[in-house]
Amino acid sequence: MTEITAPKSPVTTAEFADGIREQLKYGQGVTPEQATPADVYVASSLVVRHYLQDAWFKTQQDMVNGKTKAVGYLSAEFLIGKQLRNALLNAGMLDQFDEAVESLGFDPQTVVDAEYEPALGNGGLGRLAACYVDSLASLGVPAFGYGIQYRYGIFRQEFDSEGRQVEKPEYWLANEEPWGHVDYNRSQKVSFGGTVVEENGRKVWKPAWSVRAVPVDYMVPGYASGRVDTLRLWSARSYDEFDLLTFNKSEYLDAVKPKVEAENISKILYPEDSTPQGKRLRLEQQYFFVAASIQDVIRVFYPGQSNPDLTTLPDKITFQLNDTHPVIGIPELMRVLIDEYGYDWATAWDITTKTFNYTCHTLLPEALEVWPADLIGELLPRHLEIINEINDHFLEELKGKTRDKEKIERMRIVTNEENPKVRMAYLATAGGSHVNGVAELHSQLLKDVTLRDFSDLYPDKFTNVTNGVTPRRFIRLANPRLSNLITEGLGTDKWLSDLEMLKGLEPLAKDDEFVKKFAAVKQANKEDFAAYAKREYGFELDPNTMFNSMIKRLHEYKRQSLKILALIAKYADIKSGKVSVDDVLPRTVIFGAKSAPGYYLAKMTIQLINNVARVVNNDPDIKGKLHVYYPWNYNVRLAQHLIPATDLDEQISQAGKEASGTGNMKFALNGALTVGTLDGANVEIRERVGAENFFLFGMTVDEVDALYAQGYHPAVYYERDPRLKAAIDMVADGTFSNGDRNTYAPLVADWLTKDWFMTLADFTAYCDIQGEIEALYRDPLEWNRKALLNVANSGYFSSDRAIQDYLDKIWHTGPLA
Ligand code: F58
Repeated sequence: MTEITAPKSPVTTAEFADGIREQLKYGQGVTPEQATPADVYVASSLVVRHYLQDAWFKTQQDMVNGKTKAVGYLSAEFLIGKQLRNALLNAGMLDQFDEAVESLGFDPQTVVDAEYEPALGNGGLGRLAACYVDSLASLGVPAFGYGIQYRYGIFRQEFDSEGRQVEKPEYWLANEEPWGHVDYNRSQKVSFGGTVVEENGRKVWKPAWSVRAVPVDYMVPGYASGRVDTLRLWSARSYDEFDLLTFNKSEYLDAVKPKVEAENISKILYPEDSTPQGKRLRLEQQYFFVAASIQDVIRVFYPGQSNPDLTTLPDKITFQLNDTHPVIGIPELMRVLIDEYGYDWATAWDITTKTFNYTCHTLLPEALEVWPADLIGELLPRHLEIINEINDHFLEELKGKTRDKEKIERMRIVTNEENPKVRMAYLATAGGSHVNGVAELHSQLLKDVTLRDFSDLYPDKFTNVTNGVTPRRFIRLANPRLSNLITEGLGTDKWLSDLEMLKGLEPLAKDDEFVKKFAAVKQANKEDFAAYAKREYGFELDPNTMFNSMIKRLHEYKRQSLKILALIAKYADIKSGKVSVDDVLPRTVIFGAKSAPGYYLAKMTIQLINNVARVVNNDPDIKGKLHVYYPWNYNVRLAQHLIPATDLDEQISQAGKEASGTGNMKFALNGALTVGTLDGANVEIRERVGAENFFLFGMTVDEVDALYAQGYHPAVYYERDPRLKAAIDMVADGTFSNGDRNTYAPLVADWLTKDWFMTLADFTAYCDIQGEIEALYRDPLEWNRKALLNVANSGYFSSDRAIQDYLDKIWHTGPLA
């Protein structure tokens, strides 16, 4: 007997249908006959919200009235993805929705597809924040996600006729958006600029301008927890629509300038991976959402109190800083406590350091934010004073801890130079209780390298929380067939809130019949994906080939170039007759990746992949054995379709560069095998699923370091491996640029002379392991057995476990009573 523990629907199908009719009539102003799928989507979403409303109120009330400390997850990005199905699942209304919509004459999938994806994040960091609020609510922990409601999400990616990336604005709010509740009555004022004066011995900030931060609230329904947390995204509005005096002089554009400037703050998500651009606006965004959130927390937890006892703040809430983007919150809380509530420095510092914690998501030095002090001074003069004072106190404290003067100098929060800079990661480390990395290896490298001096002097601050992903969206919703099979195998669906239960599938890997069922699920998913790719992109994928995916941001360190070079090498081998095409394992390679708009080499790599696809897919000599597809505009929706259909997943970053990766977890949980380096969370995935069920290759962190130290010369590898030489020569000789040798010359030159992430050095190992991969794939039963063992042993990578780790190690709180 299968035990079903999924949440019970608060509503019958008939009630759901009535609710939709009602919303259509009074909300949309249409009859069911006139309604479009988009109307039904909006109406259905409002019905779901309606039924979640009481649980939402109750969660908020219990949070404010109870004794359980809440979590404030401060993040510049929440890449939440489409909301409707997720809310239906978590609230237990999936079936009622399907039936109700059908009874009204609509196809549920078409209705769901009418939702526009909120793409409010760049990649892993933003998606992680979305998984974490899902898990917080599912565990019943009172929590706020605090961020920005960007009007434009990450750009929509298109490819031009040459295969180059073109960025288009992503105006996701163009149509009615039923999930966000705009709460004008709880807006906050956020100020900028101006000067600091002394009045009666106290510092007073006289800002030059202010914007109105309007909260837009999203429900975060927990799965089967009966709790609904809040994602509060701030939208910047102007206090004045226009300046009437200027308008009356017929200077219409000037009249709206202040409004445009104010609203620019939440206009667009930054798509940059590291290039310093639009720094000022970026800092404005950061301060904007953090300042509004801190005021909001005081409003929520000390309602109506003009003189609240803020020494209790650390008992009410713990703030998690998702990377350095919200770190300006540390001086902001100090300012609020000292300037607005009259606390002395020591008390304010005690409250602040107890309230904040910091998660670092990178190892790339260029991704650790550093702000020119000038810029901070211009936008936030009082904060700059406070930061300098924090720096002074901190240096004093260090003198009591070490005599190593150089070390103290290295640890300065504000650098000592002509144009001083503020190191936000250092400010976060000094100003919070805990610092964590996002995988074991990453946390170790943070301690040993990036923040070494800090970990020497404050060892107890440092900890690890390995990332996780939500099984609700990434297994249950993305892969219903596998979900059903898991439930059948385990005899219960409880695994959806206790993912380590997947371990119970392990014995079934010995059962050939079960493994065949598992294989059939994968095959059906591949067929689905082929149909989806045909519909959405016009691609013709053959589901009887191996589906081999690489989806993530396009970045040199992630090494999409390694993948494409290996593929070109295979193509070259076939063309030259070294390998008979009849012996080639049929493979479909699928890339999904956006590049930062200003990232020259990454964009050139995109162009190369598209042109390799064009040449290889159309070459009759290949007899359809190799196919390359690059669906444009990779997003959460595409991930949900592609991951369950993937046989082989690529996690091939240079060791020591990928902080964790979370795609790797989603793939393992959906029964793909991974080819990967010993980097980020790959290390832990491999440990758990077993070395024999993971295709490991390439240099380790130590080997990488040793090679750098010794002097790295990529051309040596080019000369050494004829496959690599053939591949690079083919790129250089114009095979993928209609004979033009200039098109990829900068890329080729970079490979041969710089190759910063050692693609060439790992090339041979990467090609060699393909033999092993292909041999196994020719034995479907064995391949699927290993894939099933990946599923069975990946339960650890649930975001529920990650959140439990944060609760135990960092936040020291738990579910509402
Ligand atoms: C990612 N960082 C890490 N940053 O690269 C990845 O290893 C990790 O798994 C993930 O965080 C979650 O911990 C990441 O996604 C960004 O997207 C930045 C956001 C701000 C602009 C620059 C990119």
